[in-house]
Amino acid sequence: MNQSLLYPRTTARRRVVDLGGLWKFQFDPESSGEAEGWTQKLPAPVSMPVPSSFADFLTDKDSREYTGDFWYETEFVVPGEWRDKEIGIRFAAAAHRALVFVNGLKIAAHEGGFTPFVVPVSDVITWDAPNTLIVKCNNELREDCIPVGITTTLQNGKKMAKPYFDFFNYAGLLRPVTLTALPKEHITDFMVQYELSGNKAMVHYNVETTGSNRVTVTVFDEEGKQVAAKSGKDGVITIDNARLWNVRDAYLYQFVFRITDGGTVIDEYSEYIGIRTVEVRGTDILLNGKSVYLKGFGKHEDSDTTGRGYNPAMIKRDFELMKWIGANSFRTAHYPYSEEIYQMADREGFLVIDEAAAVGMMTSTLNFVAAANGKPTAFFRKETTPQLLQNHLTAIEELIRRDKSHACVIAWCLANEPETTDESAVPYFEKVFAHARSLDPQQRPCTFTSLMTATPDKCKCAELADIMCLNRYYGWYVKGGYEISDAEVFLRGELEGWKKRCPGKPFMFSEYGADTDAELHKLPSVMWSQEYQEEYLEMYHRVFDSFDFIKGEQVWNFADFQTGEGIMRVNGNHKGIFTRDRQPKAAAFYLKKRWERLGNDFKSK
Ligand code: CKX
Repeated sequence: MNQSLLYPRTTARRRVVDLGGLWKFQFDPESSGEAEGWTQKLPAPVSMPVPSSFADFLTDKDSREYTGDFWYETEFVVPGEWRDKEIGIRFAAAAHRALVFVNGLKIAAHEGGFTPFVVPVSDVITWDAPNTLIVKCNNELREDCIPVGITTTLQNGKKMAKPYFDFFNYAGLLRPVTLTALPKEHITDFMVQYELSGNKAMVHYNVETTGSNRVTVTVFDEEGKQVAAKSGKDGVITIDNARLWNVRDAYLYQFVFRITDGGTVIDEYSEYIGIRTVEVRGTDILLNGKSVYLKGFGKHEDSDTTGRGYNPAMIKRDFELMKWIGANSFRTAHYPYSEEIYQMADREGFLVIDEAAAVGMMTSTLNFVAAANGKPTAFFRKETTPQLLQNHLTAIEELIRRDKSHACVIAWCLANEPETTDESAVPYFEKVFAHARSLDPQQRPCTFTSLMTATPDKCKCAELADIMCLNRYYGWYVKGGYEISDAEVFLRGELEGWKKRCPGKPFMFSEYGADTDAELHKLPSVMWSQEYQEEYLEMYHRVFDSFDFIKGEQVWNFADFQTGEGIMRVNGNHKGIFTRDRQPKAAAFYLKKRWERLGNDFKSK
């Protein structure tokens, strides 16, 4: 389904209607809905907010843990005056897969719960009258889809998701659903890449449209003054005295793309774009040619009640907390986030490592403990691997197609903690990295995060990464508590090993952290106390500061978040620096002191 993933915007020639609100909703545990005609009307629905996950609203465990098919229904009206336009319905995310029916006709299917898709409906709607939109979703986990897991059936016949990952399997219409009306001839995509020379910025651009009429691009600065204009579907726009986008010092130009026929504007689309370059040179990560040091977090899209659902209020609170603490970056663990988060990161000048939903690529149970102890499970030798690779490549395509023009995105993280200790991972990830590199016009660095057992003597894929991202837990999962002095020795020893294995490559810590009870204080410290979380962080920072090729530190996690049940999870993962309701633990004040002291150019020569 190769359609435009442009963010839905109302412009002079485009219309967007938000279909969010209370929809009808029904579980379909027997998967009999299609046979029973639910495609026309749900027989016994309840009301359900869209966008949102469904799991945390309900009061019974079968509903919270529900795994299988579930259905949504709503109505929409398309005004007759839009007959000259192309009508579509855009799902910003439907997890983990969806079948879409309009007026009883099956019109689209999509696999993957974290990237948008648009369903053309012009040929199936009734103008000026209610149309029925019905979506059949499914949240089962499989070893040939991402995020990876399995679905088991309990003795009582109920299905249960068994994630190979450490976050709750929230699902549903997680992000906005919008009705779009575009001109028949319209802009479907654009790309930009930059060349800097002195105070000039050359913006190489390309615009894709559905027709052959003339295309113009006009650029305005933040004061609304036109600074450049160009015609043609591709070309180079030169901006004199360009104000570059920088870390925590954002500047966004408005690019207005138009299709014109003589003096008539046929279509118009605009985007706010920051001009900057990103590259890796030696052990440096360069933004506009200057070395940057990443300070921040691995995050989740997670909040109480709405689960993984789009939550603009929480997005705003998270950015305010990240600014307060002195962070300048985050990773979209472990899946592409809502588009509005990247828009805010563009505006606030945050560096984003944009991650595909390729998590759980190691056979594991019980919050993945099995994988963390390094028992090889030859994950990439399974008969499901070819289909998994196909779904993985498609997900990367959609991720880069959606996010490629965001200034904030400085790297693509193509997988989280895959089992790279098995030779079979090499051909798999060679294809994954090659595919990603073929898709990004800005050729950003590509990476994956390395599981704690994938040490320099065991990992087979490190050379594929432009930046090596380490998820390490010495002092927590191994050598925790009073053994933290050993943990420091092991951490230093591993970094000495990486220095030999991958000389001249930048490394960063994409995860390091300790579960911490926000109520627990202990003197001296014990694990789970706030004092221990701080001790743990101080040890890591002592080590980071003694290796010049460590160019970033992203604590796991920004906030406590929900996971599946397990003896290692007390109502979720508590490695947050903030609680799930976004209040600081003691370590937040320690981090704030460190990060306000460390410049964004820390360790630049
Ligand atoms: N890494 C030993 C992936 C995250 C988990 C984190 C944890 C693991 C650590 C792997 O999604 O939450 O256990 O806290």
